Amino acid sequence: MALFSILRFPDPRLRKIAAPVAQIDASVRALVADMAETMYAAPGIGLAATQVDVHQQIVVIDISEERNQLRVFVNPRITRRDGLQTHEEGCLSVPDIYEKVERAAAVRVEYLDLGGKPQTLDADGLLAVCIQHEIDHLQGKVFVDHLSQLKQARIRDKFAKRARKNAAKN
Ligand code: K1U
Ligand code: ZN
Repeated sequence: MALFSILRFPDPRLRKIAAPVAQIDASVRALVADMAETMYAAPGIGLAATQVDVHQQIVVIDISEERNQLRVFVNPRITRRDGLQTHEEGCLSVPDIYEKVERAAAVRVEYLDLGGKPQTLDADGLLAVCIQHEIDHLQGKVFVDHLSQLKQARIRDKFAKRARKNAAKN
């Protein structure tokens, strides 16, 4: 298995729209294993293929305390949204920024499992937040896009400063 490097905001590759997976074969299973390893190492509770510069509709999530309940979603689609909740979010592609985002309180997601079998999951709470956050990544969106223009400008400034600092170091 291997660790991927994770793209960082405002990398334009985070804006690409992921294509559906046509066939779940050994290469997809190997990709999922590497994505899971990368998510656990980060550490994070989710990772979308977009974040590792692979533009296929694949998401891994594990919100368990024990870090032993990996969920894999291939070609996920939200088919139902109910209510609203506000939750603090972070993102492995936007390190050290945590902001409250309003999203659906509960979602129904339809997807393929790693055996290629269609599945339906009803989720609420943190799992629903994480599913929506990761599906946004597959559509080229980052959680920053949900914030006010002022907050977005501040985050952009912060990352531009960090990039200048890193460039001066090298
Ligand atoms: O998509 C990502 O960048 C992963 C992101 C998922 C997420 C977190 C919080 C709300 C919505 C979506 C993260 O995992 S950020 C890191 C994080 O939240 C965390 C890391 C270790 C333990 C617990 C949480
Ligand atoms: Zn993210």
